[in-house]
Amino acid sequence: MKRIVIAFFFISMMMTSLSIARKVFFAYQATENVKSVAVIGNFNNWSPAMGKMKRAFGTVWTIQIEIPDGVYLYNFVVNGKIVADPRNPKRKSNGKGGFYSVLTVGTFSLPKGVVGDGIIHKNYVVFNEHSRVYLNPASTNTIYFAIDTLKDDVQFVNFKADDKLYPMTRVKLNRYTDRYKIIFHPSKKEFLYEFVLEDGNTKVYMGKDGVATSSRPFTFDFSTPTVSILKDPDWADGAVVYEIFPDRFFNGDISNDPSYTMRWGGTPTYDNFFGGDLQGIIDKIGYLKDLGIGVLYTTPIFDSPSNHKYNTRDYMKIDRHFGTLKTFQNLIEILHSNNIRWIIDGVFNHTGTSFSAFQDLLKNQKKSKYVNWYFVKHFPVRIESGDYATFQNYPSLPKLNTNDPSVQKYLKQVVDYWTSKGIDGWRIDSANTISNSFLIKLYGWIHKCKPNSLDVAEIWTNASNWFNEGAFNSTMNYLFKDAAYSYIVYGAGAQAFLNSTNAYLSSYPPQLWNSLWNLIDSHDTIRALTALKNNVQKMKALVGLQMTFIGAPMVYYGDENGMTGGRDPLNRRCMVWNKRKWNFELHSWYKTLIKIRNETPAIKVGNYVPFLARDQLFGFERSYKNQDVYIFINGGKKLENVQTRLSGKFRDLVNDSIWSSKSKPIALKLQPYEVLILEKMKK
Ligand SMILES: [Ca+2]
Ligand SMILES: [Ca+2]
Repeated sequence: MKRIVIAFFFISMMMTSLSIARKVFFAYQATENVKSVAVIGNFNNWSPAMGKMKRAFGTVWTIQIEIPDGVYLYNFVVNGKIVADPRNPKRKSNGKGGFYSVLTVGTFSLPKGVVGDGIIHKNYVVFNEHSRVYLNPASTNTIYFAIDTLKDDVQFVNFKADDKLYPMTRVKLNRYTDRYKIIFHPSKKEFLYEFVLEDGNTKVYMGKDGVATSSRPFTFDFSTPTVSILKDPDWADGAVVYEIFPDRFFNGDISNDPSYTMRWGGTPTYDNFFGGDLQGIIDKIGYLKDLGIGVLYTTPIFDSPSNHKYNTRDYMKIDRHFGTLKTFQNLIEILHSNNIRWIIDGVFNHTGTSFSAFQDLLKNQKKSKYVNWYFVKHFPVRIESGDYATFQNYPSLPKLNTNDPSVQKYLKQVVDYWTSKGIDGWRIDSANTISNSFLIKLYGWIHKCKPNSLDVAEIWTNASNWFNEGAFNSTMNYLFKDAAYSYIVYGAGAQAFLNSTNAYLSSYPPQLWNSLWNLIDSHDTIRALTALKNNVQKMKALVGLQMTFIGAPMVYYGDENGMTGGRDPLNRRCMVWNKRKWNFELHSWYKTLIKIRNETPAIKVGNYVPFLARDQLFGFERSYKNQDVYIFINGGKKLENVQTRLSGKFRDLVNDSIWSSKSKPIALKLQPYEVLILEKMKK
């Protein structure tokens, strides 16, 4: 959508004395158009008036409340809408598809774990056969298992399946908890499993009875799984995604232009049109192919009165200014014959006011059979934001009640219709404002119709809850953007990038890592080159990082030619086709890196192991089967000397040269913002 609430949140507790009530500080980061924020919970009778927050700095809203020791549920109320705290991972279902955030106030003393003392603190052993955090099937022969214990409490944990023992690997989860993991490859459709924990002379089982001294294993059966298989299609792994805003890409058919079409290349406003269309994408297929993209993502293409088409008028029709059903089918055909997949935009959180159901509501008011399709606040309903729930207070975007059975029936038809026409998946607009129960159904419809499809969330924060519930198999990975910007745009160091990316990767199902849409900008942000104040060298480092990192890099149309632009509408300028206006240095950099990615399985889909994060220097390894590739990025303006541990012969994939060192490890010099990609040569 146009502007999304980027929410971050933190709690910090300040003990004022040893008294029971403590001051709890709440903060919430909103966007410019947010007018009110409150915190509500069972510590203030769920009263927005009592929890009214104040704008403290920038768009951050805060409040400090005295709360007695205890455990509480709370939410934020942002512009009248209730949201769970996006920054607090502790959540509890509200039973309606949403969540409460959980707050613990007060000190609590954890027992101290000791390895080898024969004591295993049972209450801190956690496994849940219904949670993807602990049991995550990626296919019928790969399941990721995990179990938590108190930190430093047990000597080892074995995973036991059908009477065979497999040692689990310990990872430190946080200050209090150790997590043990294993990737299990079952050979049968149904098997018995449990965990065996040992410390000193003590041995306990985690099974159907919880932690017990005798064995009573769980059963896992793929025909009635406690957690269903979640996977992404192979074609999505590591592919380069290209985002097109159709009105601005290319005008391939002037006969369908709106009568008020502007001259190509003019200044975009919120509501002017430039005549771009689906035929334009067909005409430029050679360009997309030459660039090396594997997936096309188009912003909405269904009938809608606006240039962005996020206010749908008719979900069953291609917008007449974009083409016909025939053009749509031609585009699918030409994309597929060039081995490019197509993801279309699904806007199901809200409709436009010209959508037939909303029109019927306006006309028939209380008698309309579509009354339950929207959240009417009072009658008569007019096109005013106080009359019904909206998307971010825009009266033009009435919120659709996706929990209503007849709405669901309708949207299933929509999804089935377009999916069966051959598209490869959906990007779901404003997914964070749609109920999870609906999103899970939607995922099921899409995958039933086309099992090999990609269902991409528009979620700007950590999407692990959605992945864990099986609501999506990819996301627009704004967390990558945030991390990459903090490193290269704001110069906060490679360690900051590493910490942030590790945080999301470790919380996401590993089988989805390769298909996360790693973007550096989109139709909802300023363009990356503009954020970099037109510094092409920095842009090259940023793109170098994006194109070599684990995931599916997403290119916003025109970035590859040096297009710039501030906030909407300036980030949606017409594609520059006049090559004299291109930045060729950038264009050839994009082509080089995309080619390297597409031709190097280690970079495209390989393992990712970071090994260097020092100041603005970042180094990581990508490996796949016999291929090992080492990437070095200088994200700063100083010349950097790097003493590597690499010796032998390496091919420099960027400069197409050979690095060789027989005995001594290779020493590198990295120019400011230089990106070096070295592939180990076997002979
Ligand atoms: Ca112990
Ligand atoms: Ca046109």
